[in-house]
Amino acid sequence: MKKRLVTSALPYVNNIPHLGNLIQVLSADVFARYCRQMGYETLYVCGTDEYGTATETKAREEGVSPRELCDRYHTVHRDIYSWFNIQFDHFGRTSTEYQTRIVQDIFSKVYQAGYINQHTIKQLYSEASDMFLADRYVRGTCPHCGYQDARGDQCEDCGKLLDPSELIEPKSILDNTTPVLRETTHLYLDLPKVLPLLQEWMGKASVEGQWARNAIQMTQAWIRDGLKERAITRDLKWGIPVPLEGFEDKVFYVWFDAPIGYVSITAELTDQWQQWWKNPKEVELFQFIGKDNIPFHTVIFPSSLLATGEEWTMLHHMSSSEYLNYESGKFSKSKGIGVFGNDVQDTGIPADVWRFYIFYNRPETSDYVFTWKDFQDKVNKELIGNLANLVNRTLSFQKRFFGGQVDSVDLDDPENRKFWDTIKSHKETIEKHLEWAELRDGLRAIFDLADFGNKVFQENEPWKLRTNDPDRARRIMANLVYLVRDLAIFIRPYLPETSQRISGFLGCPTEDWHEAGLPRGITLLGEAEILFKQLDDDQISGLRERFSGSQAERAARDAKTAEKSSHAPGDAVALQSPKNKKKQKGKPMTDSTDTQEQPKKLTKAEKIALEDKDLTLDQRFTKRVDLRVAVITGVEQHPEADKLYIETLDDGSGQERTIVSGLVPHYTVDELLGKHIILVSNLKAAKLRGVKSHGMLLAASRPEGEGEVVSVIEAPWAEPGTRVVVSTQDGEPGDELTQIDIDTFFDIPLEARDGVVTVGGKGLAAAGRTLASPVVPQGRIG
Ligand code: B3M
Ligand code: ZN
Repeated sequence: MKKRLVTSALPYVNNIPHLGNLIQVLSADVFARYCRQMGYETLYVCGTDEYGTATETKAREEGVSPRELCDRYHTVHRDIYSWFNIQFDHFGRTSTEYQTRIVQDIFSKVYQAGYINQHTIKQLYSEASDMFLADRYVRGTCPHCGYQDARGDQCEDCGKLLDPSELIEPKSILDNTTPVLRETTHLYLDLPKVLPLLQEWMGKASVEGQWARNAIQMTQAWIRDGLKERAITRDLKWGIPVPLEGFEDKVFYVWFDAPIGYVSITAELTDQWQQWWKNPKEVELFQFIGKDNIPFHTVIFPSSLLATGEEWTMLHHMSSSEYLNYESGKFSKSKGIGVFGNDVQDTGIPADVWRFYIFYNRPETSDYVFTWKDFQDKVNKELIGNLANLVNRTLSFQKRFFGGQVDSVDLDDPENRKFWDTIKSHKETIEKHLEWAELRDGLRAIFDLADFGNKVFQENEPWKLRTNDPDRARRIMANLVYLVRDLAIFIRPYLPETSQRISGFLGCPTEDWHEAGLPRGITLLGEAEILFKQLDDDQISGLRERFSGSQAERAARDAKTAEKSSHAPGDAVALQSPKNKKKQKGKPMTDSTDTQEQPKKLTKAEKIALEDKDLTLDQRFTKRVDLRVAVITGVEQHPEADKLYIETLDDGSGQERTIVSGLVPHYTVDELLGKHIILVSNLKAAKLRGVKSHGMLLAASRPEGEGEVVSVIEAPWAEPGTRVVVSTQDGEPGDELTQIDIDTFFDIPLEARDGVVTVGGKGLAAAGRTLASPVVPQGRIG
């Protein structure tokens, strides 16, 4: 049995983590707890990632030294994780002597082995402040869109990545002077030279460690796109000094030193650290990271280790979770959107309830949206309605009618055996998931087992059996009591406090994983209490309100960013465009009975147009078109079409809806997720490259000739299901509109005029606010 070394990505120190950031730290905790319960010798280390430009900038903003800033935030992080009951073996930090020593040592070995090169480059330098400027310290006019206050690394207006030397009239934000280009020499890790070693290692490790699909794909993409040498030094002060002549004024780049933090944090804990980190034969390394950090853990860090020529414990299994988004958008540290670690403590909702929700929905293979409604539903239905319900009904029944005395279970009895076979097969499933850190599936399997227990209780009606067949009642109840104990063992990695409380109710320990499946060890029950309080509507709407940073404020902010951002021109609009339109029109006509001799039948769209010919466009819109606000909850690339996404929507109906749209050239998955879009909800379903699209979303587009731009219409302030209406129209439109085909829809043209979404010259609105089209103020909407 190999030892298990567990790490979670070292969180940047300079911010307060939000629920989305907590996932990795929590995931590694659940996994490490499971390993300990299984009997693996386990070590879980994490800590704050403290060096680099971001810390220097933030310290400068707050007028404190980087050290002071790190001290303060390190404590904030530590306290939040401790509130969540995360059981680190050590929660350290990267700004320690250990880190300096080990980073410099690794560097020297890599250097001596010939994997480090020097290159002289030109970089912006502030003469007034006497320093090279990190990209984000420079602002100027964007060469692409003319935005006057673009940041040196990326224009916040058009989103293009920049090199600070491209900016027109660059200014140093430190002193507002014009920087000059100066030469500076940096050290580079020669990744192309490490590549053969890396590929050999990765080929094996990714198979043995069953890397997630996203990890393998992203890493291969990096390698395929050509590995370049990467600068590992920076002209900064807050970092680890470079132990090489001529580099006294430089420090290591934070991404070079951060992963080595895992090692140095271990070294701070124990002088036996090499037993963990230089012991690949006896140790398996499990790393928990967010998907944006994959290449650093599969390419950069392993390359640094391989290039030393020493034997390191290298990544075995990587669990790279997707994003957790928040209500209508992304969690954002910088914008303060979402639920933050310190907020969570003020909700009065216990850590285990949060832990439950996070793992029940852990974004394992696709992103997940946190909504308060969903939180309330899952907690009330599953955590309370299923698990807590079984615990309470079983233990209180046993206590009340059998005085808390639990019979031993005779496994030769066929009915008992069947019951325990079910438990054993669930146990195997749960273990299979947990061994590979499939934490959501593991938890779901545990809840399936609780559900099985509830069914047994329900079907056997012990409240009747108690008088009709008391022996059988005692037997069934004993099985259920032991099932409760096993559930407490299984949930212990996820919900440690709850497991401990159940252990108290049962008067029996719940630590040893191997005891599960063996009905023994309980004789007399202690007192059981209610495990969790239901989350009621008032409480939830109160929380939603409280953490919305005022919903209105956020909506205004969203609208503003939408106004400012335009999107990179792509090729063609593949929303349901005239091309698709033709295809659909063709379909009914292929009916073989439709011969030329018969008088030409009108198409449905033509009939409708005829029927409505006396109405104005806005009246036709109201009569025919049902537009609803919907939230994008999932986005996938269409497997058969480069330009198409398949989106999952919450349209307020309670049922998921799938649509297909041609937004790949215009939006990334992350940009779309969580958007409140406008859905043509009564559009007939149509197949787009084999995938059924149930409606379409509205986007404004500027014609190709003018540099094509496509921009999705949004209503971030409105709940899913909200009807879009003509803003001047009196009265509500009819509720049940019949389905229309794409031709009817296009016969009632929607247009962006002066930045407003209009039909027949009249503005459209949702929940009392006009729909805007800020990016494409004049154009077609479809
Ligand atoms: N600090 C990024 C992050 O907090 C970075 C991870 C380092 S892992 C060695 O997401
Ligand atoms: Zn720009």
